[in-house]
Amino acid sequence: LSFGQGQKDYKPTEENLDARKWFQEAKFGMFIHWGVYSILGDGEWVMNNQNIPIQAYEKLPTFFNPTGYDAEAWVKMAKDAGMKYITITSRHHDGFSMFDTKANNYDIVDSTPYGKDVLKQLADACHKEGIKLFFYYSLLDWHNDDYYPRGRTGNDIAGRGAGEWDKYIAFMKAQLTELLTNYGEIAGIWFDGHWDQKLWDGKRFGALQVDWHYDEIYTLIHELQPQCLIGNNHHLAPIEGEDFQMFEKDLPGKNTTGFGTSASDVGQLPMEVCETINGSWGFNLQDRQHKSKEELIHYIVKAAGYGSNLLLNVGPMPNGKIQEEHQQSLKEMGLWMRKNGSTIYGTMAGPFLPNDKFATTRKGNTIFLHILDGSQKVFLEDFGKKIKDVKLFPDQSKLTFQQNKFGLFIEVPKDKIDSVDTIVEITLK
Ligand code: H79
Repeated sequence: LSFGQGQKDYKPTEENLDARKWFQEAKFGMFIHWGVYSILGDGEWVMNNQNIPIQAYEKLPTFFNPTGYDAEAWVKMAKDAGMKYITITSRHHDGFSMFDTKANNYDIVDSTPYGKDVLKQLADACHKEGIKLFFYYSLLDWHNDDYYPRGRTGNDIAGRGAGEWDKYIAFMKAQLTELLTNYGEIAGIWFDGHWDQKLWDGKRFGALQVDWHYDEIYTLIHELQPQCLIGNNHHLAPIEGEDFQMFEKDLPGKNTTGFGTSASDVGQLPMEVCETINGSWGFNLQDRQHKSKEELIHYIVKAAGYGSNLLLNVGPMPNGKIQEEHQQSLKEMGLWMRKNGSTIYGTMAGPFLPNDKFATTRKGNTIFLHILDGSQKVFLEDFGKKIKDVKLFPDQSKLTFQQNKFGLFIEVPKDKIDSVDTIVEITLK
């Protein structure tokens, strides 16, 4: 018995390969965690963390009335930040669908006073504005009785009777069919929750306890929309049928969070790192861990230095607005990207892995050296290329450099140093 296998003999179509190329070059997207949990202002895991019984949590949708929601405004905010795509939670672990599903009544249209499909509005706005749309979809479901056997997280359903796993798989397929039929072109599906069904000894994950039927699910998605990119936050090397690899709160191959990925698990697919602006995915009233402009810029630069995208999260409030501080961060990112985006968009990983001093990106014969620690002097070990010239970006003033058999030595005048990121453009012969 081998659970967790992917789509057998998967061969991506031309459209899919084109979509991967687009994705690889896009570099910056907006993650949106929004659901009925946003009402409580305690993150998207509140049902689990506060051990709220299903029957009590079911009252939340009756309060959800985001009259301030303006999908166009969100899309414009993403665009102004320099983001090329949006990934939104269609259904998170709490099992509540933010779209008009017919698979049950636990959704935005059937169970809230708002009564309108928020994903449909977002899809229309994205298509109008030329922003690609991905749907986050939770594999685990704390609300559905057929999510049985239960995983390690969520609520006890004692007394509700055991459900049927096969029915749960059918439920997911029905929902994914809706998501890929009723919302126009969907750029990707972002799965999360795989790890809920793995054994855990307090330190390490063990064997998978259920069959997620990825073969059928991935095949279904690619049949409905061949270009649709599949990613799965399983913290493993990519499995067959997946089109990109994602990394949660860790740069590729890093494992600072305890559930990251080892370097050997980094595959060959386009990559994406997701991170929060503060410390929370879903709206959190108490979160004071707002990252600085410098931290956020360093994060996208380092991600690009790995060849990876950054999917930067906002957790909109229950009224449908994005909190002011996050809007401010998005504006700052936008200003920086407008000025320096050509050293990020469409680049590949540079010749050196990012570190705390610098990161490198590459486009054709040009290498962009991002100096992140305010240094005037940088030494790059020989990487087997002859250098034609070295200039400051964007002003194109010439910089002095020396190349010998050991490497390349660059010096930037003090008055040209930018404490956040000094960008040097290195042209190869
Ligand atoms: O949607 C966001 C989060 O809600 C979700 N993924 C992002 C994008 C997420 N939250 N936590 N995780 C993913 C990883 C889960 C780790 C845990 Fe555990 C599983 C916490 C408790 C069970 C592993 C086992 C770590 C501690 C025990």
